[in-house]
Amino acid sequence: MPVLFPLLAAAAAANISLTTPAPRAPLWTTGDTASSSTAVASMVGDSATEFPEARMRITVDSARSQIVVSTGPFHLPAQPAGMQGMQGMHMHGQHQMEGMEGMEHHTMSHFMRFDWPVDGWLRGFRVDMTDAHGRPLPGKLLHHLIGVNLDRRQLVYHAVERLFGWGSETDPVELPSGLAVPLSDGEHLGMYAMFDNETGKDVDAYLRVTIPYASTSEGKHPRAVLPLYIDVNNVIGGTTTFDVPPGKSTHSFEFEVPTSVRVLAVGGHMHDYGESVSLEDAETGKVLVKLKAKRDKQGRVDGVGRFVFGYNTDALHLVAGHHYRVVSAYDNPSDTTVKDGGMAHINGAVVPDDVRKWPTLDPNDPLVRKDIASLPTGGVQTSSAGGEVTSSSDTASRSRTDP
Ligand SMILES: [Cu+2]
Repeated sequence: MPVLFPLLAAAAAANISLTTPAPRAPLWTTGDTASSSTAVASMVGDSATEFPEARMRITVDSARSQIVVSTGPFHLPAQPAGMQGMQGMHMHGQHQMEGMEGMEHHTMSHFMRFDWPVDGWLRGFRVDMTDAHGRPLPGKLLHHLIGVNLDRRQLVYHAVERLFGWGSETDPVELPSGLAVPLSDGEHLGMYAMFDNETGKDVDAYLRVTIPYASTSEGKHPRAVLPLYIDVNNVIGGTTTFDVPPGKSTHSFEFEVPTSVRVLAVGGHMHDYGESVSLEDAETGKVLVKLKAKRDKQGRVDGVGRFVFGYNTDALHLVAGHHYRVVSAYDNPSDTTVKDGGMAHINGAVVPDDVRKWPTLDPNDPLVRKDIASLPTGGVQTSSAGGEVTSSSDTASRSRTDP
């Protein structure tokens, strides 16, 4: 199932693979340190977890300018026969498992909190999954992994930022040089994963997320790029799916941006029977970009197009206060309605005209609270918050534990 998340579109133009060391057996630390909290980070409470043994380790490799977040083990029982391939109703970063569990055999991780450990900005990410011996596991086991920034609001929605996303078909992402996502040391991040074990065997999986960063310790800053997410039906804290009736149908959502931005690149996501998802100027009716679904004769969707506007003056200017619209078109050739079968959103990367005017995250905003409450298993496994941070490089060796 194709999944496209923030920043992937921008990276499409910069098809650079990251290099990481060969997989090795993880050494788990039992970090039991409560991290310092902002108002929002502290809203995510303690909760039971499906993976009580899972530990998190964060390594800062300053020689390679990368952070490695290692977690596991995640014990993934084999899906019962007959349930395999039932991926029609999968979940994404923006919506909730409410009422869906039991209908499918995805396994959700808990929400894994960690603090950004360096003076540096995020330049990309890649995800690897291994077994206990460090041997690579099939990418399909990981349906998706979503990175969240609990300290920043999304541009369009009163919801916390989805910083990065990884689907089973995602290639390593690296932003074009000179661009990076602003983060500061200690910023409250987290991630959660959904697994899909169709291997027929129980699997113990370990995740390793490698995040290259651009150091800002010398005061030099790349250009700030931030994620864009616009959905035709985003009910914050709820679902983004909708029913797909026979024949043609459309959904749309009108919005404005609270501060002007330039859109560098966009990608789309749709489900089966999707035709296109577009961004329009709601005041003039002009279609700004139309992303077509790649569909077969039966209407099955295998990905949605991407579009790169450009990285400079050719980037698409979205002006604060102006009205825009995201529109989806579906065409269902069957004679039955697909309940909750539809989804349509656009992800992208934007450069704000003035990053200081990015909307602030209001922890008392009811929508923000709903969004936080909808993170998997309703909260955060605090035992891994902060985790243990080790720093390593070829030239220096130091180690520290977050307060
Ligand atoms: Cu979807």
